[in-house]
Amino acid sequence: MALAKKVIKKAVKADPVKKTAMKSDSKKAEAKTSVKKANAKVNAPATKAVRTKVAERRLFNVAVVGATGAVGTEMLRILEERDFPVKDLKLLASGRSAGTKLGYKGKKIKVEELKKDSFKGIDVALFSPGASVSAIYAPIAAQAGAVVIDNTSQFRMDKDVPLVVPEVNPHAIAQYKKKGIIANPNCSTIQMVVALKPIHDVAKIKRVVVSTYQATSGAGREAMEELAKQTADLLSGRHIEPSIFPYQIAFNLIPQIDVFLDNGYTKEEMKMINETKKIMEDDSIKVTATTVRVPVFFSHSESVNIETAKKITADEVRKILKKAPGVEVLDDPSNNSYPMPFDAAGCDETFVGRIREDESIKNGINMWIVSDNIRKGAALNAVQIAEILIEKYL
Ligand code: NAP
Ligand code: 2RA
Repeated sequence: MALAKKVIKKAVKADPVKKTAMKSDSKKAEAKTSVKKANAKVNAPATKAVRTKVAERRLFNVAVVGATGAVGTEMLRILEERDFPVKDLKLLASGRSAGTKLGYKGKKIKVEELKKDSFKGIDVALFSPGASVSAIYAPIAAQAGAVVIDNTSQFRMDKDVPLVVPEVNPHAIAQYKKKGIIANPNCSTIQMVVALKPIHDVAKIKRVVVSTYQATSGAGREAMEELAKQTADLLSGRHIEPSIFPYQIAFNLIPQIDVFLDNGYTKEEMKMINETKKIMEDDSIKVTATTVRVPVFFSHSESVNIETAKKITADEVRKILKKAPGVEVLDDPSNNSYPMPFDAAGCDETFVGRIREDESIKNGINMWIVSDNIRKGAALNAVQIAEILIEKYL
């Protein structure tokens, strides 16, 4: 019991370093090599160019809005890890955490309360404070001259706001000028399109059927804490009272993420459906989704079935995905090798495994896609967009 508590505590507090520490030693070494390898892929080509030119180019004033949250804190780590050319870094959150200090490159930076005048002199504002806050403050930041990269759902389907996954539609960033805002897609959509786009380019995807297994971190810091607390309480025979999730999440699954809509789908499911078409720039792709919350701390997993116009074999899919930016194929059934959320936590890449032909239809492929929702699903994707933005457009 004490051990279980310790593990849970560790997981909740996990940063990428601690997340890696949760893995066994051999896994740790494997993960490190894999991260290195995949980072090279994830970063190419735009980021490499950005890095080499940093010395010659100007630095940027960056604001992180929602800096104390699950996504915001990861954003700080990624800016630091990727050596984003930051001049001044402004950390913003609600009045609740104003005065809190967060670490960046060995310095402690004080979190300030988000206000209308917070964006004077800011070049790039990375937002993750929730949709209702972004709705008010993203236009204010853009009006003040910052380019906003928003992680919330607020602007994703706005026709004047590009919705960008750098491996899929980096060219869409050019559209940022219309509103000064670029939207970061939903985490479960990002990892799916990173794997689907290279297949679509070769075989044209007609239909996607996806079922997700989404980590609690997808619902924010307090949601992770709820899983940890419920697990510890239940193992200790104590009564639990769900608060963030509608039902007990420990030792359970909840087939509801976000609210239900009139068509019987949840909002999360409709995000996957609509955002996939917008990012892939193809309204003809039919998508249906079932999204499920699972008692996992980090990384979303997805069972994805696709039907293609052109026949494509499982081997061809593996070959395509092995070359795809941001993707790592982990698919060796003879060695029981496939992606799992525990291993993907703290990594940058989208892992794909269990690739096989769907024997129930003519042109079908099944696969299993796993990625760290806080990194590629949010913070990393946002910083990758910022890297392209400063290199090509600012
Ligand atoms: P979180 O852990 O709950 O963090 C929320 C952040 O927003 C905190 O920094 C909080 O500051 C700040 N905030 C809340 N109300 C505010 C206000 N009125 N003014 C200024 N700041 C405010 O949530 P999260 O997981 O980071 O997610 C944040 C957003 O990103 C959500 O819209 C979410 O849908 C989206 N997103 C999340 C993920 C994911 O995997 N988690 C992936 C993609 C997109 P305080 O500390 O002051 O409360
Ligand atoms: C979730 N996709 O997992 C959402 C986060 N934005 O709840």
